[in-house]
Amino acid sequence: MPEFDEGAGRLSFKLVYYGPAQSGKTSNLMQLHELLCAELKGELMTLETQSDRTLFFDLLPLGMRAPSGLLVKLRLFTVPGQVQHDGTRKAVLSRADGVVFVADSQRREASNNAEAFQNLAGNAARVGLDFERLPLVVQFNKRDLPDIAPQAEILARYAATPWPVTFATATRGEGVAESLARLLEAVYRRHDADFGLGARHGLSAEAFVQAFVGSVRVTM
Ligand SMILES: Nc1nc2c(ncn2[C@@H]2O[C@H](COP(=O)(O)OP(=O)(O)O)[C@@H](O)[C@H]2O)c(=O)[nH]1
Ligand SMILES: [Mg+2]
Repeated sequence: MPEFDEGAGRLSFKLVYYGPAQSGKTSNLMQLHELLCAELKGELMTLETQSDRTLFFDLLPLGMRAPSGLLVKLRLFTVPGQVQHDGTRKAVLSRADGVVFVADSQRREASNNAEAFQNLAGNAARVGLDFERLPLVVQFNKRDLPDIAPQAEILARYAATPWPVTFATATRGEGVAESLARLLEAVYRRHDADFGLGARHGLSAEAFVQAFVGSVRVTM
């Protein structure tokens, strides 16, 4: 559930970029930080521990105001993909309101993607998230590289699942805003009724998504 501070009139959604090591999670956040309009965004922060240089997450706070005055915030995180950092992944995934699963499109990464997806489903259950209802978008990144699975093959594979699939080249900023937009659509659907986003706050799904990614030319 999102954090709702009734007194301050603030609703905050936690969105997590999850996936195998090196799939492009941090690149997604760095590009969003570049692309999104300045008044929405805060600092892109990277936390590292002394024990391991690769152990970090990124936090990108974004905010907008609904017609009712409600302040809607997003906090975007990435998790470390390395197998040994499962504790950090669980901590970051805890209380997530939505996930972009960043897969690496290269054929040789297929088993790493599958393992990371299993890890996501398992950790979601471990931190008490209802995986069936969790807003989730599957992004296939690194479309610029050779020997990638073709779009048609990937779409066929995911056709029977409830999850939208997007394609990205995060290092060029392509597909990055679109992936966030698809996730925001799912997040809105999941919480519209609970928080009266449309009925009480005058915030349509389109306005919600556009407030965050409207400044970006969506490329695929
Ligand atoms: N060719 C290519 N490289 C990418 C792409 N996205 C990320 N990378 C590279 O893959 C490596 C890992 O990216 P990073 O964002 O740190 O992955 P993370 O471990 O998931 O956070 C870096 O060298 C990136 O420059 C992409 O779309 N295309
Ligand atoms: Mg990273």
